[in-house]
Amino acid sequence: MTDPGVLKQLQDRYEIPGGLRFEAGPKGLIRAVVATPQAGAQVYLHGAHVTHYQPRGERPVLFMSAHSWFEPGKPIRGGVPIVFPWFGPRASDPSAPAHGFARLAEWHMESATQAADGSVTLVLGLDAAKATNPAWPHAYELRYRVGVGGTLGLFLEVRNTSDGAITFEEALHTYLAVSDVRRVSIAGLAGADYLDKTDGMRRKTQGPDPIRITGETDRVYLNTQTTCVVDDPAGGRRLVVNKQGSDVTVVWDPWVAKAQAMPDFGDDEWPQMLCIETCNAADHAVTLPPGHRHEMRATIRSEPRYGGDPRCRAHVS
Ligand code: TA6
Repeated sequence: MTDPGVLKQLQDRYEIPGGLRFEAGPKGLIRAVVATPQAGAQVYLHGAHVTHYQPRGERPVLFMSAHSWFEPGKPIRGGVPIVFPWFGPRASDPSAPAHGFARLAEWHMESATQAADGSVTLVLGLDAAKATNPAWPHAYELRYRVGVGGTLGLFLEVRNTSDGAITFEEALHTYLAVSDVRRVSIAGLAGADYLDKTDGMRRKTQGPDPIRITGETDRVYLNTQTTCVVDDPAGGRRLVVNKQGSDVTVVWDPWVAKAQAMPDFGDDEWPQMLCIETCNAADHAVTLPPGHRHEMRATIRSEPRYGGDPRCRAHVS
């Protein structure tokens, strides 16, 4: 259940009339509801999880599973999970949570501001006093800036507050909403090497043509700093993921069998989503000296596509 005192404190301290309010979402998890002239968005304090971003006159840009958990200690399925401080399973400790502990923790609000154009920026924080794990016993501070306007700006800053160097992996694990993943193509990764998680982590090289999704796809593209463009002809739009401070991009769709194996994901949901994940992982984990900071950014936007199906353009409620 939501603590009404906590909700009132947030409302009193951070609400922006017509721009930002706080409310209890499913299972009482507190969420920030952002409304700007350019777009609407929702961000849960649980995992600092962006679950919704919808430009005015468009369909939602982020996919959310209708079967997602909204429970303390469990990840939300969809939107943009924050992966930190390890990606995937923790090799040294199989009991540790997949994709680290940041997405399972309750983050705190640090600030909320509105710019002259009406766009809103939230800053949320997390540190070792609030969340840690014996599988990664280090002092750190995370600061996550979420900018809601004509684009969705996600800026994850890691600060090393330990006495020694720390090494971590991180990802903004973005679930894009597509009309039919079997009809999309992905540009931006031509020529990049990748680890194929569906083929024993074999290292392969992406060909020159845009990527098509024809089955379970789980690829860790290495040493790539490029912008990815997902062309969604059935949706009449392109979804663009630009990034800075990231050397790895992961492309993932579970397809049929994996979808059926996930309890918090509908068997029939895999055609409506495609993950384009902004990461530093594997060969590109980040090592940070004491006192230093590192920032990774993802900027997500939707662009109309000439010749798209105009019926796909939603009327924002
Ligand atoms: O980023 C792709 C991936 O590592 C897949 O292998 C799959 O496990 C996906 O993340 C979802 O992971 P999750 O722990 O959120 O179920």
